Amino acid sequence: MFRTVACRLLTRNTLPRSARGSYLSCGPFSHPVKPAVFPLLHNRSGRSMSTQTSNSPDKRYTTSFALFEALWEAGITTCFVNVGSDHPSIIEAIIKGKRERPNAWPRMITCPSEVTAISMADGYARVTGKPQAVVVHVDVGTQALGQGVHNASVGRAPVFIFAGMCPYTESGEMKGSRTEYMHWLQEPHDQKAIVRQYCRYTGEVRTGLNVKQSIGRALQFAMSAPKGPVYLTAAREVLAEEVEPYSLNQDEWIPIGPGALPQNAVSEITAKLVESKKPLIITGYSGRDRRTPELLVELADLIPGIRVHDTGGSDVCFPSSHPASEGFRLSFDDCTKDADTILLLDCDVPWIPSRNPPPRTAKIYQIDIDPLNQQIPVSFFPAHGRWRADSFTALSQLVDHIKNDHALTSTLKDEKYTTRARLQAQKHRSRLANIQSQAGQLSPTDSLNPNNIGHLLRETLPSSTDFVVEAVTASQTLHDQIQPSRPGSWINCGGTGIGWSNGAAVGVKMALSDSIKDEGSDEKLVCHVVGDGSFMCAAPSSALWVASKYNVPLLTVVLNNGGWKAPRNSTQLVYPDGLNQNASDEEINTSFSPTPNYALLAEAAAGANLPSDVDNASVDGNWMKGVRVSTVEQFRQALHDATERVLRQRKGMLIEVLM
Ligand SMILES: Cc1ncc(C[n+]2csc(CCOP(=O)(O)OP(=O)(O)O)c2C)c(N)n1
Ligand SMILES: [Mg+2]
Repeated sequence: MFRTVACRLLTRNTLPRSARGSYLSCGPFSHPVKPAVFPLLHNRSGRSMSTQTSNSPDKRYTTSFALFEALWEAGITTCFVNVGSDHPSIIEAIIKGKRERPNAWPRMITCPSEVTAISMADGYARVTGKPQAVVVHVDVGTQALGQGVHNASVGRAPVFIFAGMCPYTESGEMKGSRTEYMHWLQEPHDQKAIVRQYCRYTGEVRTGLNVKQSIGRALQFAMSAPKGPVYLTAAREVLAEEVEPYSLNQDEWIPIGPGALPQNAVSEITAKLVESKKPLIITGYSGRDRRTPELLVELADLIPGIRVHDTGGSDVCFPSSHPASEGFRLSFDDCTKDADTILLLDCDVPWIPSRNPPPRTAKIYQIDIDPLNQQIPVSFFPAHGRWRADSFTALSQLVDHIKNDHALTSTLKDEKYTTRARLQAQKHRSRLANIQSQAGQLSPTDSLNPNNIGHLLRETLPSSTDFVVEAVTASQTLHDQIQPSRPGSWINCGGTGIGWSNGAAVGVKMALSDSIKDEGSDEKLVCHVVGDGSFMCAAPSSALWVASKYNVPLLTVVLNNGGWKAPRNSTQLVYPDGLNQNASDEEINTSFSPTPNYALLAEAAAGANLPSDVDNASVDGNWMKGVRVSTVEQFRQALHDATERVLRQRKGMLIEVLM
């Protein structure tokens, strides 16, 4: 029986679910699972032990092994791991899987810092829409996930997190019982509570007999809208438990399907958008589904002169090049002030009530996968109609309805729409001209600022470049200058824990490389643009080392503006006449002077030759190259070099920009 099931698993599981068509289950919903039967053992005091173990280590089918097998069966191809003393059977399972199923086992990525692990999984999910796994060590590893849990939750990135728990037996009663000093020190009262309020689901695996069901359930939550992190734990004894091999039919463990608008909502929203004088669509993260920008363009083209504004800047929701585009601002743009009908589409913060509220008479509709902003206790944005619906599905309905409604299509032929569209196109052209002028003359010796940096990034790097941006006070200017239009070509966190991009950019590149292998498309340059404060905040050396170890070539641009600028801006908004006005950066504790050397940090992190090795290797023999630039000409040259190095030679490069 054991061998039959194991053989079936081997043949069945040679591909993850994502890479296979659906496979046919030859059993019921889940196979009945039995604990494996083993002889009773005795400890030295003569007491009988319930510990059960196979004699041969390679025959052990433990909860841990079933856990990874379940992840693979569910289509998870990568585990970002940071292991510890809770993981002996996890480690045994990793070895067994690597040896026995090298092509049917999740790839294990060693992450020196947990924030790198979760940010990589977050970045990977931002490209694929699917979760990857993060494996961390008890309470301390869970805490070290840090802002990464907030980012995945607020940014709605599906991530599966597994953490071991301290053994619950002290004296060798079971396999996995306590064996080391720290086992008495790493047991918080409620380990799950550390991350519970950020997770869509938290749970504990209590037996190997249903570990796969537990994973299936957690993944359903991670993948159901609003997507996000899920967290599972299991104690060492449970992880070491041996059971008979079993499998689940993964096709029966799927997330909730997309929700659609009711027909009366479709009619009302389209009628209002068409009849109003100044309609505005405000979006935040609808471009997370890479199919929606095209549909939003179709909707904008159907209603000439409508405007589309992005307040999230986390994805390309609408092409910057389209005349209807009002660009991206973090919710304080004036375009809200004169709108008479507003459609909010997957948007957390449409405007700042104290700065740019819409007219009181504006009619407001909201379509969102999370219209209640469930994670946000204080959020009072008004709406006259609110629907929980998938934006791609809802947009398809709106577009189809307008196209097929004779009254609407004939109304839209009126001259006034053409005139409005012409005026909007003029406004768009002059906005772009103004942006162009902000970049300045770009003389070779000019110093660098967010405008000319953005301009040079757009002008010098290949148009197929994907940007992973965490540039804080420079983000909006960079967006203006880069003008992302291709879906997926601009990815920002969506959450607010700085340092996300260090790991996320590596995850993004890894996911793109994997999809190239699957689809045979061309290699793309990933350009990671990050503020110096954000870079320093989340284990930069860990992320850069992972990139070099696993050969994930990236261009990182660190914006060295001397530290944190954002906190000063926040202070000025509250105290425009405050002490901050004439305080130095040193006085407000935001200065990073003396400046770290980010270029050297990158080379060191990626294993640059130690001083004793210098005689044997040229600097460029290193996988990572770091350079520091301070003028337009230097930056332009560095970007050319980076394209050659990162894209063609597949090595890493970090450009530190002194601003
Ligand atoms: C984990 C975390 N710590 C602190 C903050 C508060 N914070 C927001 S932006 C910022 C400064 C970011 O510095 P940098 O990346 O250099 O961008 P700059 O302000 O210079 O544009 C800080 C400290 C945060 N959002 N997240
Ligand atoms: Mg800074």
